[in-house]
Amino acid sequence: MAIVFLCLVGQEVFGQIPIACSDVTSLENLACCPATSDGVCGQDASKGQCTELNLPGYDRSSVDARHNWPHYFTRICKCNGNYSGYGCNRCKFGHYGPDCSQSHVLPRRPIANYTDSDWADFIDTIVQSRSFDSGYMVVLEEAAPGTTNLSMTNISLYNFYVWMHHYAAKDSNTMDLENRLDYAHAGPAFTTWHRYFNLWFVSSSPNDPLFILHHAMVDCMFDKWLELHPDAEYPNDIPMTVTTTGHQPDDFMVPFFPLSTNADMFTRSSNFGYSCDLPNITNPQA
Ligand SMILES: [Cu+2]
Repeated sequence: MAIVFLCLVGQEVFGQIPIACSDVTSLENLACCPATSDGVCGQDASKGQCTELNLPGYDRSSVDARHNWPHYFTRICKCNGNYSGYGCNRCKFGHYGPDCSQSHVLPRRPIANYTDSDWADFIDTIVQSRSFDSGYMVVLEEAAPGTTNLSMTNISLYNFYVWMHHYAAKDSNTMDLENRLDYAHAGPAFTTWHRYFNLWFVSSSPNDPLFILHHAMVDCMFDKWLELHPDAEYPNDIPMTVTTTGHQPDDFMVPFFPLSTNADMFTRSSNFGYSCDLPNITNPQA
């Protein structure tokens, strides 16, 4: 396997692969089902099992590779109970403990209430994330699924998040209608995509608090909306002529791995282990 260590400034990236699934066998078999001391996908400890991926039924055979996310794998770990992660060796957001049975809800505080010490922690954590390893390899060339000699490089946590946002929102290389492809904005997935993005950023952090301030604020407004609309569900009747692919409820959000759908994220933040300390806002329509 050709592993190229490059500075990523100005370098186009075409995908991400967990380091645990970057070996020739995983790539050849299109399977990200890593083995731990608990067996493949933790199956010996009933944490999960390796399963065939179910992709949404509509046509995904466009020239833009993002339609086929995650294009490197057709078999992934399906986790049981509160287990999560690409190898089922982590807990779902908001859960912890040896069997992931415990849960917590941590407050996300407004930056206006930060002390000098909080600010110092925050800045220090952002700086550290520039050298903290993400645990993923990024792919530096376009390649067909099943290619085993991918050109890949390690990526820092900070660059990993910058890359994911760019990849989800960038224009297509083609000049047809799909040129307006945007998996993260310009549709209802704006809320759900950024929620998953924030959850990753916070949970990957060696310290607390770490989140991108602007996105965190938008996410808390989304959560307030969910509180005021307890019966709301992710819209399931959006014509494909109105928005682009990636915005349907069962679409996998690009380019996250482990996979998550928009509908998965359309629920109160307490289900993911945090709450938002926002001022009281009353529903103007109530
Ligand atoms: Cu964004």
